[in-house]
Amino acid sequence: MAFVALSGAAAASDPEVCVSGSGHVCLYLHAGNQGCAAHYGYNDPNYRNNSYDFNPYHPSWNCDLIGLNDSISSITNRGNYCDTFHYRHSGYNGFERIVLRGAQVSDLAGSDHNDALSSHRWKRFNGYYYENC
Ligand SMILES: [Ca+2]
Ligand SMILES: [Ca+2]
Repeated sequence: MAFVALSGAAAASDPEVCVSGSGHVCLYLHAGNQGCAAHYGYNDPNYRNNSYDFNPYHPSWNCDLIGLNDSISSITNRGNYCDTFHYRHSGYNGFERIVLRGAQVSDLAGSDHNDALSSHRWKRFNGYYYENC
């Protein structure tokens, strides 16, 4: 999407983490990959003490002040090998939402997951069942 326009930007943050091949999952405060973004190459069992990292469109904004828990409204999986499982509760509990590798959910509104996610982990389907990555 609009990330293309940011190539080469000398921002303090790093929009490149959310492009294809980054190996990260990107979580956004608003629908359509808008607002502050957080990115992960690893699991996180509890968002409660975590914040967003940056706003790709407004690099000077201080997203560190915005809590990640119960606020995510869109997701892009830029993983290279695995899918991501997103959960309503911490500890990988509660109703889950799977975002396949390379896929995105541009708007969680209307689902039980909008402004509700509290943890995520990477998993891979081995042909029989999902295993942790
Ligand atoms: Ca939101
Ligand atoms: Ca929650």
